[in-house]
Amino acid sequence: EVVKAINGLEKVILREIHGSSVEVYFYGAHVTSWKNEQGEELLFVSSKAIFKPPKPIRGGIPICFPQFSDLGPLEAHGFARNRLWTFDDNPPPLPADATNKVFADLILRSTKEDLKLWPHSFEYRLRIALGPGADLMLTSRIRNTSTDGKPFTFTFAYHTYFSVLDISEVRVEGLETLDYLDNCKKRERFTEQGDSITFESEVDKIYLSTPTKITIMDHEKKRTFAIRKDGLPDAVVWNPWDKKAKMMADFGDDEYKNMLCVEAAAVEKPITLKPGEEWRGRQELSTVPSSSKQLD
Ligand code: TA6
Repeated sequence: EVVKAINGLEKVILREIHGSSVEVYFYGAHVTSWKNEQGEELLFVSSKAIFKPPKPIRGGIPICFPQFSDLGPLEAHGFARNRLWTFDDNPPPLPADATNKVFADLILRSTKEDLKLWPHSFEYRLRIALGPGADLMLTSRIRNTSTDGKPFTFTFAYHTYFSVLDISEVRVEGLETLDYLDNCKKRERFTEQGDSITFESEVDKIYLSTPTKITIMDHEKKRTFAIRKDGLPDAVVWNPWDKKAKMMADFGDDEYKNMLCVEAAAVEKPITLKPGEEWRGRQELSTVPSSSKQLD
């Protein structure tokens, strides 16, 4: 279902038969809502978010491509998140287990304007699939379509903003003992201690070569998120905390308490594609609700 949303921007709404749903803006192929089968919102979107190009939407799942952060000559986090995507009229074949999922396939192709900024032609296909249990799978397929014979290199992240009730009661598991680059300390490299990660101040870290599964425990909501990833070795963890929050015009002063970004990413080792080559990177999100016995 395609509906008109804010400022004339259009979004696609996917509804799964058990009651979960996902909303995706063509602007940025940006997921702005992910609701479970009880209708509860699982993603954070700022009440101050600006739904107006060229400003990216604050919250949900921005796509960082072809550059993560300011690690290159482009604007921070690249340009995919502030381009207008379209429906993909030639999507990849559906997998065998597709019958129990709802899908949307979007595509972004480099335009002449983009080629001035980043001189590499590409096709970026994003599949958004929602299955039973509100499992949300995002699959990116990026192809080098240049005819100049040249490879290109990019970094990438699904910059997911999870909704949490109280950041000081949140724990992240799966990143213990790993090396990370600390963005708050000029990207110096450190090693995480053995305990699960908790939050009491600004965090902006790029964990390197992480396991394929990371969990976020929101104790106040009695909810656990699981992130599973493929093709994305790194994981970024970000919370701006109070001072940085105040510096962002499109983010409420206290909203840092209600969000946490955990981002499946490829940052440390950029991905290189030769002409005709395709890269695939997948992030799967699921949640265990408070009623489940698995939380005990
Ligand atoms: O992923 C963490 C990060 O790169 C932070 O350094 C940070 O400021 C943030 O993303 C948000 O970036 P944005 O460009 O969306 O304001």
